[in-house]
Amino acid sequence: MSGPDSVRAMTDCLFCKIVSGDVPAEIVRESDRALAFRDINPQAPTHVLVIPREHHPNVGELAAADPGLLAEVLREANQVAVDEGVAGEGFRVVFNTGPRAGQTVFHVHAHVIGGRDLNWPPG
Ligand code: IU
Repeated sequence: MSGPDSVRAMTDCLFCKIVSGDVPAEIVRESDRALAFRDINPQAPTHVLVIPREHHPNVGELAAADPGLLAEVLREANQVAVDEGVAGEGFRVVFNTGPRAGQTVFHVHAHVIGGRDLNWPPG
């Protein structure tokens, strides 16, 4: 996202403020273009959010705008699972997309969830 929308996003968006350091977060991984930090309301022993530093509202818009950046988010998500020791036993990567799926923060984020048995289908 560029131009006036990106300026609005950076001033209004909580995750943009985590990227800029204005809002604190427990960061577990950083790359040039992505950031991983612990969810403040964890739903499992491992619950980490991976975001692109650049503001994109959801995974569909990120995929359309910059597929390479989406690939980086997924690589980082996998590395988080490795670092947390849950890659072998199994984990889940979830992009809630849109209000009906429970998306509450409109800066795309991958939930990396693991460390317990995960039910299917999800609620
Ligand atoms: P959702 O997919 O948009 O519902 O996920 C947003 C997540 O962001 C949710 O799990 C919150 O607990 C989490 N979160 C956070 O980690 N730090 C915050 O300051 C806020 C939300 I607000």
